[in-house]
Amino acid sequence: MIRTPLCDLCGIKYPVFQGGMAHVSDGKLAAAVSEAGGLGIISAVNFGGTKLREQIREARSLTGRPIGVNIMLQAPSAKDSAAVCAEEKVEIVTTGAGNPSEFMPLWLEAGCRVIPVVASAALAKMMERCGAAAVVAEGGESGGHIGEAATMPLVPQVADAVKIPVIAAGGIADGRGLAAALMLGAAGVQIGTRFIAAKECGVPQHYKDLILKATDTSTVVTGRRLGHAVRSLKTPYSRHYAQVEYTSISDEELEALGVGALRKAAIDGDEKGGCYLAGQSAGLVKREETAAQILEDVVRGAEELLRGAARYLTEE
Ligand code: TUI
Repeated sequence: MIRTPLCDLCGIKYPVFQGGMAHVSDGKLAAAVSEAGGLGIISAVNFGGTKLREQIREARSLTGRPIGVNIMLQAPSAKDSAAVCAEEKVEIVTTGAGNPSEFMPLWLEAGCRVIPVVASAALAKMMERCGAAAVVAEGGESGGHIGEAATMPLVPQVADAVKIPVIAAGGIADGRGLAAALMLGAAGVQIGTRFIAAKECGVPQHYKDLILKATDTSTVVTGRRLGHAVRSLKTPYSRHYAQVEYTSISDEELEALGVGALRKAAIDGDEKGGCYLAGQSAGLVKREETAAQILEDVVRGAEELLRGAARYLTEE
């Protein structure tokens, strides 16, 4: 059995978070992951205040275990979502794509544990000073909005910079990833992409099929020109974006290309117009499984590797 300080901090059996993925992570998926022993996280991006409250309550009707909510700080609904998390006393609040300092007092007063996603050691340190319970160090192998550093160098540098637990994210999908993350100094992992293919995940089948068909070279990063790098699967949409990104196209036209593209993928299953966010670990995802099967596979896989790790050591 793998147990780390993250398990006690969050009241979970396994040190595995399910990433709060925009338009993907709803109350049903989060509840399934939490019920199976990980931490299920609802993405607030998709929901305004009222709908987010409904999703939290739906998750709570399905599991008595702790759940999390992720606030995408650049979303227009961030302030409303922040208030709902405090009112509903969500056990764990994670944040992404920014600095959540302004909301920290509100969440801490409500008794929420705050676990910001960071892409640098500097922000991790600042978050620790503001009262964060832990940080997710997310490398650029992740799907969606990403920073510059890769997981392998980022995680140990964040672990050196703070005393609070560090959760590794980006490129992790199986027991090998969890075992490696623990060796890098992490107390757990956050997995996104593999949970898109979870049976309890309600995205259109086309999204799951794209993940299941993916290989190690199936993702591409677009959006750097406008300052918001996003990793997604190579599809007609992302190929077109990549083709025009560094041409004479105006910033406004480029910005317009992105509008609604995440929704088109994760809600409508639009094969041509959708932007299908996924990390580089998509190539590791081989089948649609329940959240419980995914967690068991990740945790048992890591246990086996860690038990056998002494074979790399010899007496002098
Ligand atoms: O937030 C994410 N991933 C996301 S958010 C998202 S929704 C979206 N909607 C429209 C366009 C684009 C995306 C899809 N995927 N991950 C967490 C994350 N946070 N990754 C990187 C960061 C980050 C980067 C810089 C956090 C803080 C930061 O610096 C903040 C500062 O002000 O210093």
